[in-house]
Amino acid sequence: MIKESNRDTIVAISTPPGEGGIGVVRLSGREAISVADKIFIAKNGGKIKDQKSFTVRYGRVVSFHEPSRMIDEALLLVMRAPKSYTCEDMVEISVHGGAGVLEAVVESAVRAGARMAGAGEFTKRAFLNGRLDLLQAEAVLDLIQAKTELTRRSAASQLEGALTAKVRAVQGQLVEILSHLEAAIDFPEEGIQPEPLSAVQNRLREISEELKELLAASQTGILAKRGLKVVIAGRPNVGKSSLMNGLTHSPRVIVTPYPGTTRDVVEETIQLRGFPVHLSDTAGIQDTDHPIEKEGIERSKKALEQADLVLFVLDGSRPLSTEDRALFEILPEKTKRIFVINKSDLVKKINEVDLKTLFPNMSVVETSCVREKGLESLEEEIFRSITGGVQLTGEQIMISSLRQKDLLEKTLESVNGAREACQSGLSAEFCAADIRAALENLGGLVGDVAADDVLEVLFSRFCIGK
Ligand SMILES: Nc1nc2c(ncn2[C@@H]2O[C@H](COP(=O)(O)OP(=O)(O)OP(=O)(O)O)[C@@H](O)[C@H]2O)c(=O)[nH]1
Ligand SMILES: [Mg+2]
Repeated sequence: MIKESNRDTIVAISTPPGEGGIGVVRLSGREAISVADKIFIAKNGGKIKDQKSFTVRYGRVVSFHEPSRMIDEALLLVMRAPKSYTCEDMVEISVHGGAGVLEAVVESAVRAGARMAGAGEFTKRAFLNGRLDLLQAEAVLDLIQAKTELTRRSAASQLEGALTAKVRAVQGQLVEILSHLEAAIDFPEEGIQPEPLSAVQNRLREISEELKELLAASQTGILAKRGLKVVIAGRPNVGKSSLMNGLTHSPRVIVTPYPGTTRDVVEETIQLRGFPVHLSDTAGIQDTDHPIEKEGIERSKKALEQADLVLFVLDGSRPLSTEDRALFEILPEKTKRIFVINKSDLVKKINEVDLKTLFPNMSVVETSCVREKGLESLEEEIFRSITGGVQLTGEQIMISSLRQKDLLEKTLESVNGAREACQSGLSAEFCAADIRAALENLGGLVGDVAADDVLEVLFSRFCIGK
């Protein structure tokens, strides 16, 4: 049952705030067309209720209370249910794109009987009316928010249903296994031969592999969306700010020969093969009594706590010092790191063998910021640390939301539980219970079963007018 509040007529500005050549106001719901007839006067005198679906009329939007007062000239597009984004009657009114005009159109529509739409309400209706499932609805948001070609492609393929198809296939396989198990449990006297548990176990293993594969890409998908926090850290004067400028291809931060130049954390976002990388240049860390430098160092340490990856910069023209080592020790344990041995244009004094013995398994890249050398290798290494070396084309299914990841993890847990139940020879009931739990989570993922509060949280992340 769809609630009344999900069936009334809603209105919103669908274009972003600010000035633009055109702005669009959207209406959706049972009264969308009659509301439009009350506030729009077509040049040819025709009524919107007689207008064919997917046709456009030119005319004037007027004030509901004072129809002689024109708000703006407009083009009006009608899309009749069920062939519209929301599956309801929809009207889109294009006017000049300024806040004053657009707000006046909305106000007139509200006076004529529409209600202001909440965030994501148009898409919520598309979901409630069965035009999109929950994964596709989330893909709409991802598409709107996509900042790179990689995230756009991945969202578009999710909107087309690539992830849904995968989830549906797993659901289908689990339902089949469950129906076998249940028939054998419920009607033992009918002599239904249950599938041998070893066969069930094999099928569950395959499903578990598929789920694992989806989950493996989730870390990358989530990072592709939110971006990677990379902090450039190290002792004073090693060339951190020079590296920041090299990676951003701009004189973003001050570089001087004097240690202690950088005080504030300076942030800049770059694109690295489709990934937004949020770089932070930090103050060089050393013992100091200088109050300003001290404050800068505190800020560096805070930035380090939030890093996904640290570029630990060393001056290759100096031997590795005890201070360098001590600094390395304060890096948060789980944070990924890359050693950047800078100033490779000078005579090398740092002992790489020492470095590798002290810190095995660390990636090391040599750079010369003054000669702009080694930066590409560093980018390559950063990319490898994000993706684990997998080449991404955007065609792969990349889970991009924590909600999806969480439900897939729970599904995997239940599928593994079912496998264990089979393996340890427990009765079919135990295996069936786990499969039911897995199916419930998959249902939540696509939105077959979706609690009101889940929908509320999910759609509140949208903008108004979508
Ligand atoms: N020869 C050489 N000099 C470099 C290189 N990179 C940076 N420098 C020089 O090293 C000095 C310090 O560079 P910065 O980039 O300011 O160093 P920093 O690590 O940001 O220093 P603080 O902000 O003081 O912590 C400057 O004189 C740079 O020109 C390099 O690759 N080779
Ligand atoms: Mg600096």
